[in-house]
Amino acid sequence: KINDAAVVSTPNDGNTSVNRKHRLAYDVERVVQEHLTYVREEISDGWDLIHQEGEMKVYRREVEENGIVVDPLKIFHSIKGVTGHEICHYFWDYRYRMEWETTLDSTKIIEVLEPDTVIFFQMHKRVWPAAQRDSCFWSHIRCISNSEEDQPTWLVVNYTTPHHLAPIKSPHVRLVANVALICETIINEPPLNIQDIKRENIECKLTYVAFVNPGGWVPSAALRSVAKREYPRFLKRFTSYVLEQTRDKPILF
Ligand code: H15
Repeated sequence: KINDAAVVSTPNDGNTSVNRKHRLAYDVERVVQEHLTYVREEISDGWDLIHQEGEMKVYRREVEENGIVVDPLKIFHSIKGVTGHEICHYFWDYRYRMEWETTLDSTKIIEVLEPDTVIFFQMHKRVWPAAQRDSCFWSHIRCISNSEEDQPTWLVVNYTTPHHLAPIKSPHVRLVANVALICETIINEPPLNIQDIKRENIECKLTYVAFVNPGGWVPSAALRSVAKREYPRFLKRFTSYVLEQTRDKPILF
């Protein structure tokens, strides 16, 4: 629910709403709350398990809109040795992006709305037999405390928005996306003292959801096979990158 009174703060309780600080604050709040509502939804009829590897499960629902493939995608994964904060930090922060992204030609911040909300313009690699895609989206990172005892949930949402610094220029086609990465941290066999928690005691339960509209016609079979190959590839590469980056660093809770 959205009300005007409260202030966006991190961490918050997930129901706290927004003090209209910037022009997209309501948009951000609405989309964040939508993801938080649906993240716990069970996989039901219509979802196909298209890839499984270790703890990673990739599900997809085949959906077309006016002949364009817009398949929703959902990935569940569990990674030992990192926190949700660490996973979200490396996903959100543009400084690391080109080290793990293999599907981009470039990424650029075109506006900072708040320290936790920025607008990106990205040029995607031409990965299928169609025009090159670009994207312009706000990207928001947030920490939500559920209770005193539990570790907070961390999430990042990327959501398409128009921007005067990123006009759509032919021959490029704009992707339309609503993507969320939602992470919970589990502490296995917690030691009495929080300082004694080691990387071997922690685990991140991750949900990645993507609604991506290619913005124009792309051959269905080609798009589906690229998606089936590239999403698991992205998550494997990204999570090993985070493991590598954090291995010898203090745990970021
Ligand atoms: O989520 C991923 N990357 C982030 C950070 O770069 C951006 C992403 C986004 C995509 C499109 C528009 C806006 C934002 O959230 C990892 C994406 C992995 C993509 C794997 C490639 C699948 C190819 C078929 C689907 C078409 C979409 C292309 C991205």
